[in-house]
Parts: sequence; C-alpha cells; structure tokens
Amino acid sequence: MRAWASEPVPSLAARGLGTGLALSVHNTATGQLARIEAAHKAGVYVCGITPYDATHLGHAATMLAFDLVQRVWLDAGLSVTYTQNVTDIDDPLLERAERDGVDWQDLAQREVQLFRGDMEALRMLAPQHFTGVVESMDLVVAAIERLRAAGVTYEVDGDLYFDSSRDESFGRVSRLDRETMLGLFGERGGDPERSGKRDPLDWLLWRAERTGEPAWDSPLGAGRPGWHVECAAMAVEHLGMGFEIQGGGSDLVFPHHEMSAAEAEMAFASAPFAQAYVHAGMVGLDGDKMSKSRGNLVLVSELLMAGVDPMALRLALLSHHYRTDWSWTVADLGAARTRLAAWRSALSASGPADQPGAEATAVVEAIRRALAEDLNAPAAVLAVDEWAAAAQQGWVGGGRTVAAAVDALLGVAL
Ligand code: 5CA
Ligand code: ZN
Repeated sequence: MRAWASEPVPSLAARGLGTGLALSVHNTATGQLARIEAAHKAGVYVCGITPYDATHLGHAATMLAFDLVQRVWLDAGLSVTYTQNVTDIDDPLLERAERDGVDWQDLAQREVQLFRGDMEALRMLAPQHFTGVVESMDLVVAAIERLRAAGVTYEVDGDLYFDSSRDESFGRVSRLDRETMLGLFGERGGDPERSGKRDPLDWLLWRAERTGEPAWDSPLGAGRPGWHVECAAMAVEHLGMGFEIQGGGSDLVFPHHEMSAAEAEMAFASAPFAQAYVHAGMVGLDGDKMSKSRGNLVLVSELLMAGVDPMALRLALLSHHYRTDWSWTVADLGAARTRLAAWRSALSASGPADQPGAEATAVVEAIRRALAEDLNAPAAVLAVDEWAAAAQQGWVGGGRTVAAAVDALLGVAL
C-alpha cells in the first residue's frame, strides 16, 4: 500500500562531520547488546498496526525506536530498506467493524490513513515497503505451502497448524520456559486449549473459511492466514532471510516473533530469520498498559488536533529510553514543550555562523555515541540540552550544525 511522505534526512558527512558509528542494539534472542554488522545496506522489519483504531502513544513510541535505528544507519552511510506491515485482516478488525456496523475494509482504510498522517507529523521515515496482508495474500499462501511441503504442518478440522515439535530451535527468540510460553500464547491470540492439536503451543497457519467471514481462495482451500506467518512471509519477501533487525513492541516477543522466526526458518530452510530481534518497551497511561481493549488510549491524532506541536510530542517520546516500560502523563508534554522552546531559542541565539565549531562538533559526536549504544535517545537529548544552555548564554555557537544533527539523528525539526 502507499506509504506516507517523509522529508530527506540531512547528511552530516556533507557538512564535514564525518560518518556516524555502527549501531549496537539489545538483541532479545541473546539478552545482550549486538553490534549490527552491515557493510553497505541494512534492512529492518517493523510489525505495524492492526488498523481498527487510531495510533496511540505506545505505537508511536515503538515506531520511533525503529526510526532512530534507520537514522543511525543512514548517518553511518548505509543504504536502508525499511519494511513495515499492516495487519489489515484479523479478528479484532472484524469484531470492531461488526460492532460499529461498518465494512472492515473501510475501517482499515480509514485507520491506515489516520496512521499515515500521524507518522508524517511525527517525522517518522517512510518505509520503502508499507505492506498489507490482503495485498500480500499470494506470498503468504506460498509460504504456508512451503511449510506444508516441508512436512511440518497438520490439519485440525480443516484448519492447518504448524507442528512446533518439528522445530528444534523453537524458543530461539524469547528463550522462555514452556509454562510462560503457554500463558502468553493464551493471552496473545493463541489457542492453547483447542482440542485435536498435537501440542497446545502448535499454532494456526491457515483458518478454513467460516460463515460470514472474509476468505481467500487458495490451494489450501478457502480461508485466511494465521497472524505469524503473514509477517514471516512479508519480511522475507521484502528483505530476504538474515536481514538485520526484526522489530516491534515487547508484547510481540512471544508468541509473534518466536513463531514468525520458526516459520521463516522452516519455510525457507535457512537461518537466521533476522540477525537481531529488537523490542521496544510498553507505554502505559498512569500505570496501566495502553491498549485498545483497556480503553486508556492517548491518541496521537487527538493530541495533534488539540494543537500540540508534533515536535514537542516527538521530544516527549525521545526522553524515554526505548527499552523501558513507561507511563504517559501530561507532565511529559509540558517538559517537552519547555525543552523544544529552549532548543529553538538557543538556535536563534547562537547566531548565523555555518561553521561546525568545536562545541557543535562535540554535541554531534555525543548524539552519535548515545544513539549507537542501544539507541540512548535520552542521553542524546541531554547533550543537546547542555549545548542549548551554553548557547543561550552566548558561550557557544554552531547552531546550524546542531540543528542539522538534531534533524538527521533525532528527527526533530527546530
Ligand atoms: N499488527 C500487529 C503486529 S504484526 C500489532 O501488534 N498491531 S498493534 O496495532 O497492536 O501494534 C502495533 C505496534 O505497536 C506493534 O509493534 C506493537 O508491539 C506496538 N505496541 C502496541 N501497543 C503498545 C504499547 N502500549 N506500547 C508500545 N508499543 C506498543
Ligand atoms: Zn508482525
């Protein structure tokens, strides 16, 4: 589907600031920091929205983490391929459409359009492949057929399941014990209780047509795919096996990313699916996880409609480390507004000089170091704060250089 539009990222190298550092990120599959080895190009797949409701701050925070990944890579001179999916057919979407008496496709289209506007306002880099499940149905079916041909599937009352016992590396992503897996599988869309399965953890690949539900004709019969195989198929199609980063929020570690990796490695008889599995923390509101089902959403579009400067919102998100779980409060926005005003005022106070100067170069290096070490945006923001305080006093210059770095690396337009 059509992505949104994003502005070009300024080149710091072209300003005489050299190239940026290689990225290290926390890899869920090892529990350690992984230096991403990429010579010329790098790919990232981000699990995107299920479009039955508007983008909330949790979605935005997760998208921002992977936006920073790309900014670090671009600064390091890599060519980046970014794929983000839209789960545009799934039970929650059908249920919401039914509840509201609207067509599920219209609902999805409307919410995706709202999401594009939110992403654009927040200056998120646009994916090269913004890809929906419905438009990818053929390749999802082809991936399921590969699994069937590999002999790792079986049927339960006409539905097709993945036989988890056939995958010796199962657990490669989450490294969880079986009991925890079973609990999370039940909570997050799985069906551990369904009878007829060989193992409660076996998961759905193809759901045969049910009356009143949309279905697609295929060599598997009429039906629709299970969730995990969709992302496995779309990621491999657009990035190939062994791409650099599989990303999303930490609610996707298990079962989603575990099962997608298992499917891809089985279907394409190659490993690994991704070099690193990177997960953003959960954003809540006043202590609870922000989620559609809890009804405690703070919507990006509502804040923007209320006149919030999207750059203040972006700064509010940047002031939390992507891996920590945190809760949104109105104070976050107040602090970000004050900070944005201070940066802007420092920029005008720092004079017209276009030369990078020692202080500005030091700020650029500090931002680069902070982001390259597990995307430490809060540390990068503090480095800019220090420069802004000094520039405000007239002690340092280099405003244009700092502004270019803040734009290129943090995505904030001053
Ligand atoms: N469509 C699937 C992924 S294939 C999905 O999880 N959709 S979603 O709309 O529920 O979430 C979209 C993205 O935002 C996912 O990466 C998810 O992990 C992340 N996310 C969802 N809720 C939160 C939250 N409260 N805080 C941070 N990230 C979140
Ligand atoms: Zn996904």
